[in-house]
Amino acid sequence: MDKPVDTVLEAPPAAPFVDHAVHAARRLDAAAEAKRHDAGARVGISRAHESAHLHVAGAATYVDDIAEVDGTLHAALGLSPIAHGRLKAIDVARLRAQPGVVAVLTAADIPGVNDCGPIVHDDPILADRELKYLGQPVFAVIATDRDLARRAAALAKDVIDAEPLPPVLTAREAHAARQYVVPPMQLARGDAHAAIAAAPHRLQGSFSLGGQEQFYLEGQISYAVPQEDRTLLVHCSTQHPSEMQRVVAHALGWHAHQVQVQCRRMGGGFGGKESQSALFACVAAVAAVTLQRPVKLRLDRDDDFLVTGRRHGFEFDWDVGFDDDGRLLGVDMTLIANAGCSADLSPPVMTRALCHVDNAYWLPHVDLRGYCAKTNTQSNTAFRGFGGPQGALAIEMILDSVARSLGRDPLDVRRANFYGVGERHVTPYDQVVEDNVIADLVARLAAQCDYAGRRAEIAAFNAASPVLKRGLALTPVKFGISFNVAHYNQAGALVHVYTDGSILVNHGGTEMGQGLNTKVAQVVAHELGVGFERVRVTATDTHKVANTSATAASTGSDLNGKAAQDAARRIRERLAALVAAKHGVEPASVRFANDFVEAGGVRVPFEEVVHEAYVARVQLWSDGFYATPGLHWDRERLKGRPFFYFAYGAAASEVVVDTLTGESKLLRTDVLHDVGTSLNPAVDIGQIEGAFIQGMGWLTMEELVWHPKTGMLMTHAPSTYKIPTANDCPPVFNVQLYDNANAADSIHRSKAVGEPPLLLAFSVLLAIRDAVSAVGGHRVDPPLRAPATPEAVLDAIDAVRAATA
Ligand code: MTE
Ligand code: LUZ
Ligand code: MOS
Repeated sequence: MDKPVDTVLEAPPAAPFVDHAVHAARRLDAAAEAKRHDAGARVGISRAHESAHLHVAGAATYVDDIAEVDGTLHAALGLSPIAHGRLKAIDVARLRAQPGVVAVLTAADIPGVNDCGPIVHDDPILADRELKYLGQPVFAVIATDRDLARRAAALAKDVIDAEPLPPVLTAREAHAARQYVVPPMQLARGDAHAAIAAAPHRLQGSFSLGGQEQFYLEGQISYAVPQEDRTLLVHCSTQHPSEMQRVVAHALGWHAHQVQVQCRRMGGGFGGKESQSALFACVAAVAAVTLQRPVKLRLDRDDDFLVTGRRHGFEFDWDVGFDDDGRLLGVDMTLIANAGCSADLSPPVMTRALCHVDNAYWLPHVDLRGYCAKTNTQSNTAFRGFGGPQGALAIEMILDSVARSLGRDPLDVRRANFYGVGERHVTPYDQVVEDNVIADLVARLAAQCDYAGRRAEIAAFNAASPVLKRGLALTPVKFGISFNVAHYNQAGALVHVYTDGSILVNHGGTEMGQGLNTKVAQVVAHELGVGFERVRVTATDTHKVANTSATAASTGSDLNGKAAQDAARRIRERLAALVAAKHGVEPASVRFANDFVEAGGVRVPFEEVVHEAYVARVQLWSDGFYATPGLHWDRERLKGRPFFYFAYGAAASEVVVDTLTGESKLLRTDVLHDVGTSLNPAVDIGQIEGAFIQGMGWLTMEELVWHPKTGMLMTHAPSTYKIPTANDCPPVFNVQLYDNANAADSIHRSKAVGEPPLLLAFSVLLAIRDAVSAVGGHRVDPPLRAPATPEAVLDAIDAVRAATA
């Protein structure tokens, strides 16, 4: 009944994606998976996403698709027209007089606490006294329909009376003024300064790295529906229902048990709905409770850009010492993140950045200082990788520069620095790297993609090509898995087995397209020895599983998979005890596989056993819980064991750059990535491809521009902010999974896949840098900033030309 490998990859679509699909098909070993499946396995098998049939038919329900309750009102936000100022008054009467307007909310109308900050309480829901950035919500208009609400809210600049103050718009400016959202952080080991001074070679530099908009396809949205006796149901597109429950209760001055938050799925979150769904949930909730009417708040895309934050742009200043082989002996680095106007998740983002500066390399002496600069811009937040990509890219840029200064191949310099054995496998934050596979993984990829042969070919091409220059880079990834706040690493689940043998699962994670529900359903089906079709995973709901963590840090399937497995296992053990008693055998000898339960040589259909258990009054549902073992973390010193394990990967990318226009094109990418023993190879490959392309967008085309005087985000729509499309996928895109069971006891020895592969896109930026470097015969270091837009590439080419003229 349960056919495996029913993936979207079976029938390759028509050109121009034929190449891509053919490669994809080859990477999945359908025969091996079918064999595993016949033997009873439900994990390690490629399955289409549990909602794929709904996604493609437009039948998947997102928050805005939920049938509206009669009497639903619509909210829109009035935004600050200035980047910094003192709020003096709001002409509420004028807003109330607009057509269709039912009510106007300001900070004074919030019955509880006017704050929705996740860690530090510096995030007003609606501005109070101070205007902190252009786009900050100042008031909410509630009207009979969305269009009328938005029309009234658009009067913001006319109804807000404020005294402008000079804004601080860049991280460098804020750093110079020592203006931060939290105190500076430091990660240090040994004596970096002495090591640099004593090193045979020394290099210094700076690097500027842009931020990135999450650009989830479904924008921020909340729909709050009052229920009986001072309770409220909030449908919210969020990665963190429990946090939404908490902030809504605070804003209302209520208890958590009065607020129910539900999320069936998101149309993407990418970190943007970890904390920042809060403001919208709070506004909808306060409006709904105040008016005792259902209220929906759905943001327009431009407002979504103007109101919410995104990936932190970083500025790096570095100073390193190294030996003749390019081995780093001392690394001194200042990391300045543009945190925006409030703390939000910037402190853990900076922590993760600092803990990823090592990437795959042993750095004996480090002094890393992290500053979360406070500026008058949107408050930056989680985005796939959570600071990890920024920290790791810094060291990759440095190693690239080190290699060039020594006239060596960057891959050789990288290899010389890889984590090894003995003291060479302890991270700067004191965690021992126990599962290191980077040298073998990179060696395999380099051989598979013929790195050395193509390097020579490209050199020959460039020697004969004055205008078009090609470039190649192979970069590794090591990414720590676990929330770097230890207590977030817990999860709960609820599994119901109904008397007909069908199974309903609920867990604390949220589905945002990443396939979490598919994986959790596979885990439960596997545990109970039944077909995948029997298992349905339902909406995440704070009334079902309490006190959940955000679905973030790539831990969704690690945590919730284990919790659901725990619940399913308890039910299985009860069924086994019943069957064992009947047949007079040991419970451990009872087998659950392929929809049958087998004991004492007798095979009974699963649903019959379930029915017997019901009649025998055996509990057929269970909760489950999981807490990641062995984690500890000293927040002051940034030392300990923050990660359960590491995920590894590497990518080799080849580009061609037009040195007259600065345009670049990705020609080919080869990826070898470690997902441990995959729970679902098709879903994992999809995550790797998606993360890679998203990372490439960040580093090559997605550019954020704030007006240097007003602080207006000029790039606030797809017309000015360019994300990659299917056409930007490399024509040759080989993605393979690295065979490597997790050394840690994770769910079926799999590894998290959500974020780590985003870092594979470093290879694209460094390949572009390699191509630009060819302009100067690889004698000067191209001062290439990211994103490497055509303008940035031309600037770097000009600098290289000037230095070699
Ligand atoms: N994949 C899709 N399709 N949509 C998303 O929003 N978010 C990413 C990643 N993959 C995302 C995604 C981010 S930022 C994280 S942390 C993980 O998914 C979260 O899910 P997981 O922990 O279940 O992998
Ligand atoms: N830490 C982390 C966090 O590593 N990843 C996250 O997404 C996160 N979110 C909140 C707090 N800490
Ligand atoms: Mo992902 S940035 O941890 O939501």
